[in-house]
Amino acid sequence: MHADSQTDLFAGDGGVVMLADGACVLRGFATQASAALLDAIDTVTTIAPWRHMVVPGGRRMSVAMSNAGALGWNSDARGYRYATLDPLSEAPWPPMPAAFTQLARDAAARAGFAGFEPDACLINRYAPGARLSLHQDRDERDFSQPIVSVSLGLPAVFLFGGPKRADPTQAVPLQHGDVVVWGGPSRLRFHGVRPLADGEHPATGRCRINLTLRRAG
Ligand code: MD3
Ligand code: FE
Repeated sequence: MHADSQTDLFAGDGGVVMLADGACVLRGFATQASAALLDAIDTVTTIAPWRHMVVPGGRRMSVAMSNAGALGWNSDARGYRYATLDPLSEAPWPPMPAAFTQLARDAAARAGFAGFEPDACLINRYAPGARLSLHQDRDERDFSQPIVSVSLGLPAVFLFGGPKRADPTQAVPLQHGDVVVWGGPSRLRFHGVRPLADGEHPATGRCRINLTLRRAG
């Protein structure tokens, strides 16, 4: 193990890196499952297609999104909320794929959150240049439940901030197969994703896909 944590984050040797109290990177934890996860993402997005949601200020997000599970996250001009129906089809969101649930349980348990049972998965797709500005995830009911995030495809730089928007951010490189578990005191920290650098990944082509598995209801 190298002393330098940035080096460790790039190494991809399957280790665990603590980012902060309650937040840890499980490097390569989803590598074995990645083909099954990508197959399931294709199934979900055939039913609930990728879309660019609008934020309350009126701007269209650069990240394309879909959802699986009993609840799906949606943003429109009126605000953000979880709902049981996809507003595009007015049908329930596609069921949570078993591969998502299993990976989320295993990763959460490994990070010390035994008994995590996600009921929502937001699926984010980043094309080159797409970004996510600093925000908190606070639309869920119970902040004692962690969020499990899975990175697939092109690498990205994740920005991990503090409890206030103006707090300094730490840049965390995330690669295909990395899983991050965010819980405890880290659960409400500001975070974002830098604009995606162009590239080509054998598993996804010219994009990055991120799953965030949540207990929303
Ligand atoms: C830190 N997604 O969907 S996942 C999001 O890569 C979101 O697509 C990013 O932020 C992405 O809301 C980052 C990592 C993540 C998710 C939830 C967090 C980091 C978090 C909650 C608290 C602190
Ligand atoms: Fe977030």
